Amino acid sequence: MNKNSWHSALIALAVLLVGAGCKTQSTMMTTVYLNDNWTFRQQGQTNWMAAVIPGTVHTDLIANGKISDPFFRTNEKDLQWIDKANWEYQTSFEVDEDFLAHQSIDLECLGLDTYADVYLNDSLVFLADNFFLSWEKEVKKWLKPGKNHLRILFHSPTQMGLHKLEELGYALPATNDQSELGGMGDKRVSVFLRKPGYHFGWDWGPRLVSSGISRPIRLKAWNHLKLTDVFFQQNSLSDEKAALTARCNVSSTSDEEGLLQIWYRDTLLASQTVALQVGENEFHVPFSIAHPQRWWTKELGTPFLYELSAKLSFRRELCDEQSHRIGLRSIRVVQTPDEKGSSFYLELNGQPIFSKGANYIPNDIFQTRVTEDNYRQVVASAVDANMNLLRVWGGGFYEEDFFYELCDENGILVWQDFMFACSMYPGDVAFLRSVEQEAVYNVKRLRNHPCIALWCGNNEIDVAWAQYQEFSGWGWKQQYNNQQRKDIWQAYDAIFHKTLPTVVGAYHPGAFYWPSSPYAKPGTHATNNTPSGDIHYWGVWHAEHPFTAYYDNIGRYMSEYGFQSFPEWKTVESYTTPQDWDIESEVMAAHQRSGIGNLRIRSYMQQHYQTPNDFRNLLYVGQLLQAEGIKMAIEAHRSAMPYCMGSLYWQINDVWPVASWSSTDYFQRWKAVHYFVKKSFAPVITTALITDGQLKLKVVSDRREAAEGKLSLRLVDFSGQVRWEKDTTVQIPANTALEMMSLPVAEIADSNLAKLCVLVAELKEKEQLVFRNLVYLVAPKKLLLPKNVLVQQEIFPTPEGFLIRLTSAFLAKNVYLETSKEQEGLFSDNYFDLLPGETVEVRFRPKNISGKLPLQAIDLTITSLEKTY
Ligand code: BMA
Repeated sequence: MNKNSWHSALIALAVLLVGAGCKTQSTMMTTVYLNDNWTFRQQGQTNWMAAVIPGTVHTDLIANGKISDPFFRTNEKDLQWIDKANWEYQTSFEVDEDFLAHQSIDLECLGLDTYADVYLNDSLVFLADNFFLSWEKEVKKWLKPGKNHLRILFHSPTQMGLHKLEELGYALPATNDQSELGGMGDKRVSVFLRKPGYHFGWDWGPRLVSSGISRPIRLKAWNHLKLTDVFFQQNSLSDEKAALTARCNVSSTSDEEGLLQIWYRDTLLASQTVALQVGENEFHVPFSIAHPQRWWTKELGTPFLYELSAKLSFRRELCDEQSHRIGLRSIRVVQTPDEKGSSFYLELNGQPIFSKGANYIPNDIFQTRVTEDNYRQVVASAVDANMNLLRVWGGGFYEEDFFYELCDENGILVWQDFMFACSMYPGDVAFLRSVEQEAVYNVKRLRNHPCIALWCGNNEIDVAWAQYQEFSGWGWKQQYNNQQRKDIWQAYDAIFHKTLPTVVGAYHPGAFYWPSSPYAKPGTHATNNTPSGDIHYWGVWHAEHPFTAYYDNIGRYMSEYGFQSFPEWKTVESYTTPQDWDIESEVMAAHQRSGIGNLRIRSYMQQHYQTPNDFRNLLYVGQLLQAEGIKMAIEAHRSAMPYCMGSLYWQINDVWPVASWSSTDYFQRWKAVHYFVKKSFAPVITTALITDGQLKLKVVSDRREAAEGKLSLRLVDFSGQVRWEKDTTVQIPANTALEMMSLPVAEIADSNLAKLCVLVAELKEKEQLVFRNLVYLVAPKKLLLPKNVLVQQEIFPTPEGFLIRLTSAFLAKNVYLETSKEQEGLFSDNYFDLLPGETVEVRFRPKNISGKLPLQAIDLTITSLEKTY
């Protein structure tokens, strides 16, 4: 959430509320936000500096000019002292007698990172120790009329972790924790803290372990009643009626009657008198909605939302209310045994859906500076690329409400991991209790969102530890003696097989829980082609399998696979100086966190492309390489429908500017792969695979109805001559894949012609083009591309931006359109092949760069593949 927008909105509210004064014994809740006037300092130092709330120590130090941009060059390395220190934050605020006259006043800290001692007027009110929780304490007795003082001491998270490591007496696996960079040798402490794993580094992320107030702080003053939680639980759903129960939690200061009402906008749906008892109460109010409109993903319909409110009155006066936008839908994960194993797919409102999407990580290493606009853009990028699901991965954090609201609005389903990834965790009572509280809090916070499709225990831990197969896994088990192995597994078993499923069952009844990703079935572990559950296939990349291996390693649901690329030039420029412009330079290496990253990019590039002639072209060709790889993966997965019913590549976003598997970079610029993904996730596609001299063409459709179409194949040489062609009538099946044609490549072109031509495969329906796939019969490096191709451009202003018309007499392969930083925007297509003699129209939508006049013109730089060698 953008700090500034929190600020203005919240200050306004606070002034309004305090200024207005509150009548003694008024029934309505009064809320005062305390996000203003904060200062901070390193403990032990005298100088207090301005702080922004929500925020982090790092961002506050940047704003005060005390440290330089951690993303620039290798600055990150010099900032590792910050997590070894304790930090203090303080503010003062005023309350008046009227405010203090309320029966109860709660201090709510919606997020603290992480070990925080909270003092009000020098009295310790509570100790926080879990990033993923919110904290609430009745504080009336410590408040006084006039000026009050709130101080929060953040203990060094790494020092806290070291104590815990020492207590346990042995290290736990934490593969991605970059403790060496942090000056901590092999002491990996991330697993002992309930704090986002990625703060400690990842194979795409820096190690910047911050502290701070991560979500707003407020005081809630109330009399008689407080509505603490409302869950609109859906019991049944048909065309005629949706039956629901509003499960309402209420705190009360008296044993009296209250009135609970459920409203849909101005319509009263239910009204119930409730018998309150002092303390915590739970009431269930049944209600129904006639002729409900369902919530759908966009390819199937409209993600319709109902805004429902629960209103609680006492002695005929409204005391408190909560509203949630909910969606009426049934969703389940279908695992039906079949001759090969078991299916694994999502069924939304009775419709089986192929999950098209990506893995999602946080949008910044410093989460508090992610703006609402950033959230809008990342979700829009998913929608634009025809996705219907994002997986919120377990090494980050349970996202902000705003993210889930956007997913609700846009028909994007969410695979929600609990926050555990690639590590083993302690199993002591305090840790397990904290995990349980965190799970309860987040399940309750997110369960009203229709986008939540399933809950998953963790990322990759089941396969990494591999309890049931001695010589499988990541070699972790073998590092421990028998007792330690037993204890470590017991902790795993307690969290992922007991606590988390129990919490989901109790607080989100009917929701699906999956212990780990990937996961096969109890007592076994997922492999690269298990016939049940989900799969992370990393043979391409880690094991250097060729791209075609995507066709040989397909499971029921491909929840991870990926290939790296460098970000585009503008992004690289943001963190480098000219001396760094070599991928092996110290600075580029600091922004490449996968040890094998450059090696893999180079070796795959050698197989597919001519060696690029300079640094900028290397970045561009690297993006094409990633795009072709992921295109092949998606086509492989979709063309294996209905056996395979999901394809989520790793990963849609970045936490800083870096070489990574992302498809949009830290600045949310689309890489080549994102444009390719958009096409490969289109509702109807054709796929092409050449193996052993045979070309196999398939059609894949997500539509619910079958149709007839025409497949037209044209072999076009690079100057536009048609050298071979074939047309055939084909069936476009409903929600599955079907082979259209299989023929020997030799029938289309001999080995010489193959280097000079592209096979244009077009699927038409009633003469309308549905999908076009361009199939090259040899690898790009073997193509005899025409040199010095001139792409002619015409640019016209439009209400939304510009229309760019491009044409070329010869094939221009992977036309890359670029504008300067000052003219940033999004192209409707990019990195595409411009066929000889064809005219292509691309729309350009400029980004709203605040304070800048609308663009009058754009300067385009055009690159194409033949210019890179
Ligand atoms: C997957 C993820 C991440 C990792 C990525 C790339 O396994 O779960 O842990 O960043 O691979 O290696």
